[in-house]
Amino acid sequence: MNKWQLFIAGEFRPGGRRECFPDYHPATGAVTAEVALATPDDCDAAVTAAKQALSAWRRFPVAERARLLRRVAEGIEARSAEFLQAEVADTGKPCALARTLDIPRGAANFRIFADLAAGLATECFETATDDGAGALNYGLRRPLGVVGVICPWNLPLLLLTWKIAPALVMGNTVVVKPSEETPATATLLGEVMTAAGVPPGVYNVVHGFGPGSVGEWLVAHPDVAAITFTGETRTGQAIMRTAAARTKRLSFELGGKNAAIVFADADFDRAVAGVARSSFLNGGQVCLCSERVYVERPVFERFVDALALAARQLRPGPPEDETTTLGPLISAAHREKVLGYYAAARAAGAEIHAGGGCPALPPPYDQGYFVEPTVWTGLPEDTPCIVEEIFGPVCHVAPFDTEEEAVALANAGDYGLCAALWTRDLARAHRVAHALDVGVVWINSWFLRDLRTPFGGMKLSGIGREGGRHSLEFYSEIKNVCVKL
Ligand code: NAD
Ligand code: 6OD
Repeated sequence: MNKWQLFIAGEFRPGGRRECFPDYHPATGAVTAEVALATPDDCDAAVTAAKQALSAWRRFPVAERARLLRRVAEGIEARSAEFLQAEVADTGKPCALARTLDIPRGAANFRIFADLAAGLATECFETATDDGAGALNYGLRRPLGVVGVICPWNLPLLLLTWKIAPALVMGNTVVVKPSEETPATATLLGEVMTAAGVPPGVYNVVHGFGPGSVGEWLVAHPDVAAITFTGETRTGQAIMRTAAARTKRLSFELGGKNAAIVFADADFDRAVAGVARSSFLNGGQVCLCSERVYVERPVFERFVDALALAARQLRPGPPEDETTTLGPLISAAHREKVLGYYAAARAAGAEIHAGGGCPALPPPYDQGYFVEPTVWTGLPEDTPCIVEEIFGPVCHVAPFDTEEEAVALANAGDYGLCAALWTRDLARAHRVAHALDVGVVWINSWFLRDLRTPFGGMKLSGIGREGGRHSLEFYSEIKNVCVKL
């Protein structure tokens, strides 16, 4: 059985009390690894290691940090089979998905921020003065210090590297707390960092839980300058309360209850395939997934039938089987939560066009945390199933009659992460994109990423933007220097 240890100051450590917690394979429910549980002293040691490494790392020329990040990208690629196996054992997601999305993005995140950091410019202003000589103002970017990185379980390597690559290239050092559900790839990355030549203490990993545990200790630690967090909105609110004591800088990528809007003029087959992907990819466990689908009335019934067919065609099963297209949910607890919504929808009178329960699978997959991809219609817009983030392979489809109504429906609610529009009328697409209260709009696509673009949410979906220069700016402090000429 694997053992995932802490990674502190370039060394793997068992944790001060040598306590462990189990790591489950969501596709079978089997325990595949034990994970070292960090103590407060371990967290302190990780932050101290990061603080000690900071003074040298921040003085590395940016080109040298970028060179090391490129080597990390190469290291992930060279060991992609191990990363794939570790990510799949932690999440149960189909190998075909992890091979094409999670692992390559892990490497790509290091490359893009290595490239972008070299070209980051600061402002410069010439300023008039009474004596006529003038002054020059210019900006200097400096690292923040030790950054605490707190990650979720749905895209573990992708979301971890999305944060640490820009943090490291800007000269910060990091202490990472991966999700307790998915400790593996963050730990493996420690080996890659060492092999790439990243100095000890620049990248540290502590394992454990959130409230009253490693996550909270990290946020509260006086030597952690900033917290970058991806996860549930409620967790973000708890982190904000803890971080307020020292007014720490925060980057928050939080939950969503995203809408897809399908106009009658859309390319029907592309829209069906696109919405099936945006609702069910990764078992619906992507923050960007569409859980609310609004379809213009003339094509509503045909669309619901086609989407339900697409849902029924998804194949749950062994992750290693290349024909598997639907993985399990992350945990037994999360499956209970999702099934609670399935029951609530039925009780509220939803018409169930596909799914609604759990698939029958042979052993050992009958012990996994699978649920059926599910399509509902007929629920009032204020029911919890339509208002709250479910984070499973499920969507509700409702008809609309006008563009204004579609925008109003999509904008209702507390979240504002993203939306997907399906139409051939580009003037309308631009109009609707402008009117939506979300951080990201996809037109005739979904989760099509250019890593230079701003990424993040409005309303309860987050604070700030990551991606491209937005990440580089978050992970640095700008200082204005005014020179009297
Ligand atoms: P979560 O909020 O339960 O946990 C995320 C991390 O926070 C874990 O490492 C957890 O241990 C830690 N944590 C929990 N309580 C904490 C506390 N009080 N202090 C410090 N750390 C704490 O989220 P999850 O269940 O792992 O992930 C699913 C959620 O993440 C969904 O809501 C999803 O929408 C969201 N998400 C958002 C984005 C985005 O980019 N907006 C991306 C992925 C996931
Ligand atoms: O693609 C990304 O950069 C990103 N942050 C995706 C987030 C997905 C949420 O689950």
